[in-house]
Amino acid sequence: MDHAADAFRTDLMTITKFVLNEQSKHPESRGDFSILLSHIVLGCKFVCAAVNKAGLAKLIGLAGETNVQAMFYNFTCVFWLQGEEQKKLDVLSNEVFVKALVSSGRTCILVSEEDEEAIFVEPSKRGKYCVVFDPLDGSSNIDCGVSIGTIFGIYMLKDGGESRLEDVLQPGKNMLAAGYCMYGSSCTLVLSTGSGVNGFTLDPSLGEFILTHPDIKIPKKGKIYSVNEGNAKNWDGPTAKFVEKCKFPKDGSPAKSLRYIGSMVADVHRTLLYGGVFLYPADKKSPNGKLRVLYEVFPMSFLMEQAGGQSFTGKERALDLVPKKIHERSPIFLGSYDDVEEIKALYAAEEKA
Ligand code: FBP
Repeated sequence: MDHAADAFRTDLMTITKFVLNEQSKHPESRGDFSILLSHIVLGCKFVCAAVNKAGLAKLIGLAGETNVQAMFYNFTCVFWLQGEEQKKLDVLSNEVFVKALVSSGRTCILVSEEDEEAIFVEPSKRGKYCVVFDPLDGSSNIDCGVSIGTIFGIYMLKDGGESRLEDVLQPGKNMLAAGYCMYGSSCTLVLSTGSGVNGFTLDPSLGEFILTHPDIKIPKKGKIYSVNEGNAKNWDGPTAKFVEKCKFPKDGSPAKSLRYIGSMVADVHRTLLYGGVFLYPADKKSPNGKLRVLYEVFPMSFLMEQAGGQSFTGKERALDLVPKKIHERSPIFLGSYDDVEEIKALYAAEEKA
């Protein structure tokens, strides 16, 4: 029995094979979408390597200096070293994704959390897709090595003509695909192209994302609630009532557990797999909440609905929102269907009152 051959599992479903299989379901497709996704995957691999090394680079304490020693660690540091100062990870991640997306030759407009203005791709490299993304979400956790991530959403040009800002200011329900890549104990990329949600884990020895979480379905009701309770004193009535119910249920059901990492990617990833609800509500201090509609709320809401959950703004289904500005914020309640139904009922009661 040749164990080496056995070890070479040809039935492994890599994300490349997965995307090409999806593409084969659309005979009219020319492969543009697959090419775009492969560039996003490349960007995630790059950022994953940089995140993994960030701590070491900091260890050699060269923030702000041209860091020489790092060269001996691995290729990622080379990226920093071109005689340039060591770049902050979120700046570096943004450059990586902008370069990867433009070099795909499949994008026309890019909206990044890191760039004030939308990026209109020059005609010679332009394609038909608009990509909205947060290159490195969870900034408050970057320096302590807690899980952070990249979030992205993909739209098609509205009418195929000249690309205009309106092409990205579309409701979230018009998205073609969405996903996130979590840089944690393992690097996990979760993706939906509109027919379910699948999770892939990076095998560093192969440099390939392998399908490890096929057809993710969020539990209908969860035992966890996830919110920054530090804002509780500024919450509106329905939010305060919902969290109160989570902690002191009056129907004899057990109290929910509080879990809050402070990185949306990590909190949503856990919610998707374990169930429950993640919320960043509006409050007196931030009447529109904190999270951005285009590259945080929409992609996560798209994934949540594709996994059987739901996403609500306090007023409407999150994916029905029509943003007016590219960095617009919105309150968000997303997660298990029944848990979000409870929140919707509290807001409806408040409205009737
Ligand atoms: P950044 O885009 O600046 O990282 O902010 C987003 C975020 O870090 C989310 O990942 C997270 O859910 C939230 O802010 C945490 O906010 P807070 O520290 O107010 O609880």
